[in-house]
Amino acid sequence: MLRLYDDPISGNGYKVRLLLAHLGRRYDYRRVDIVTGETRTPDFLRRNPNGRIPVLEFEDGRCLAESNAILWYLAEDSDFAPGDRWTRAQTLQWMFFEQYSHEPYIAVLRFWAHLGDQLPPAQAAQVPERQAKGYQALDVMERHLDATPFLVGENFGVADIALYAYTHVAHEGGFDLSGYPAVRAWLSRVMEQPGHIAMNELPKASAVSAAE
Ligand SMILES: N[C@@H](CCC(=O)N[C@@H](CS)C(=O)NCC(=O)O)C(=O)O
Repeated sequence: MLRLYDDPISGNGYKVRLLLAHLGRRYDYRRVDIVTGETRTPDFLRRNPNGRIPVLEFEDGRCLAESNAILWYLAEDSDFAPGDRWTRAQTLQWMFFEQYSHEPYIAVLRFWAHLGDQLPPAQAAQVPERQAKGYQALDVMERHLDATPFLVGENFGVADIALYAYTHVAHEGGFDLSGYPAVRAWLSRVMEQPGHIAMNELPKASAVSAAE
C-alpha cells in the first residue's frame, strides 16, 4: 500500500490527501511533526534528503517528494490529469507558479502566523513584502479565473488542487479575499467537486500511525 508522510497542518500535504481522496485510493498515513523537527531525523532524511513532507513511499521502498511531483505521478491516466500537450503545459505553468509565486508568500505567512510570538524578528520584518507578493499572486489568479471556471479550461484538475490547498486558507496568513470574487467562486467550485475532503480530514484511524 502507498504510504504518505505528512503533517495535517501542511497545505502541501493536503494537496496529496485531496487527490488521493478524489482517486478513492487507500493509503497508510504517517504523521510527521514539522514543528518539532521530525522531518530532519536521519530516518526521515533517508526518505527525503531535503527534510520536508509530503513524501509518498511505495511498497518497494521508493520515495517521491515535492507535492506537485506527487500530484503529477498520482494523476497520470486519471480524470484529473491534463489531456493534450497544451493543457499539460498549462497545468505545469500553474503548478510552477504555485511553487514560485504563491506558496512562498501565502503558505509561508500562514505558517508564520501559526508560530505567533515565536516568530523570529528577522522573519517578522519580511511580513509586509511577503504580503505584497502574496496579493500579487492572488491578482494573477483573479484575472485568470474571471474568464474560466478552472485554472486550465473547463475541467477540474491537478492545477486546481495545487493552488486550492493554500488559497482556501490564505486568511489564516492575514490575506483578505473579499476583493477577489472570481477566486472565491473558484474555491466554491473546487469544494463542490464530488470526493472533496476538508484539510483537517485525515484517512480513517486504522490507516493512521505515528512516524517510526
Ligand atoms: N516544495 C515542497 C515544499 C515542502 C515543504 O515546505 N514542506 C514543509 C511543510 S509544508 C516541511 O516539511 N517543513 C519542515 C521542515 O522544513 O523541516 C513541496 O511542494 O512539497
